[in-house]
Amino acid sequence: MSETSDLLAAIADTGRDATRGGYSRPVFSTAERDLVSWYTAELAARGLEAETDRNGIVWAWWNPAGLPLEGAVVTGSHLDSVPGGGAFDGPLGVASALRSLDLLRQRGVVPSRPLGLAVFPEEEGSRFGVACLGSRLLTGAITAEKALALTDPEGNTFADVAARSGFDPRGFGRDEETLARIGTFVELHVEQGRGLIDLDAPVAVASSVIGHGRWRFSVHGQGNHAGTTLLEDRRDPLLAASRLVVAVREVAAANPGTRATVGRLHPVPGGTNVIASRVDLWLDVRHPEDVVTVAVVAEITRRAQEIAAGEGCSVEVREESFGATVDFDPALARRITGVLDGAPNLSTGAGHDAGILAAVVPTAMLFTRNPTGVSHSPEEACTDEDAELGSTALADVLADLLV
Ligand code: HGY
Ligand code: MN
Ligand code: MN
Repeated sequence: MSETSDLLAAIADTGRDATRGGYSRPVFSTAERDLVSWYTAELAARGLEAETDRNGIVWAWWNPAGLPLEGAVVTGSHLDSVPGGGAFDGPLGVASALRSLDLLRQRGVVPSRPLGLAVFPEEEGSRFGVACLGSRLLTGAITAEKALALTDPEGNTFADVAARSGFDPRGFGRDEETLARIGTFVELHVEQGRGLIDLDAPVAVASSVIGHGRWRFSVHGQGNHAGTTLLEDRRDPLLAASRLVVAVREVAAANPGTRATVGRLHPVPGGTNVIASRVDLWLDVRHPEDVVTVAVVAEITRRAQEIAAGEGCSVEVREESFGATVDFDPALARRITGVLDGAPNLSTGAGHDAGILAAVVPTAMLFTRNPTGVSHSPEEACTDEDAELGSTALADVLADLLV
């Protein structure tokens, strides 16, 4: 065990998903709130007081000189997960933030600026459909009006769920006062790919986050009886949706570098002996060049309309979120690469709160090696040794930025 992995061991049973495997810790769920309680207790054990802002972001400040809270160096990540996710996506960045504070104190670092620790809610967007919802609200990348109207799979609005969790729905939205506190943001995250395996290195500095978006396709047909409806009399939306999923892969393969995924498909009403009346499916498309993402989605939409018509169905398409490719602050990345003795630089296909904050403050990311290269799955991994090397690298970077 290492100090960083010791921290993670304390939450290893929180939000385990016996059905899917891995962890399911949706925002404002009992599991996710238990993680926030764990985080709050770890902060208190370090003499720091957690405060939750009006967007649901949990802050704490290490500010021994009692300096004004402005232009601070901030680090942190998220605690919510995808359904059946791994143990490290999010929590490794939070544990590394706590551990790096311990290391800074052990080294006797006297910060000339405050250090902030932050945990952002709904980074995965797995409950309300928009990724990085907390950081988007903080920066104004999404309006409060749009966020409050978002619904979870059970039809609960973000406004209602947030209110039941103690938040004033009128409080959500861009927060200038909090943004003024952030001078630099550095997020550590488990790598969600094979880059560091292939480079045989424990830590990398991020160069960019490729652009990505989510679109909801609703295919409408005729619900009917599975036994009394002859094939020639059917308008089966699940047949059309299935052909669409295959078309998604075909269009992506025709545009090199594209990552297009349908990971969620929901027939309505969903009975074994029922021809569906509607099928909702969600498309995730990513590409380093935003114009390609746009073109791929346009072609998939055209194919969807063609396929639906061929089955006597119709299709509605709605963009749920989109974020352009983000290049992190080059000067900051160079500075951090220097502090870490020439650590490799990697782009990532995964979205992060750092990718949102990069629009408003100088932002950087560190990646810690994942020996399986797998993420958004129980097979996501990080060795105790690498976890500690990541925290140590984060402490080195923060020490350089704080003094
Ligand atoms: O979807 C993503 O890339 C991130 O894990 N939210
Ligand atoms: Mn993440
Ligand atoms: Mn994730």
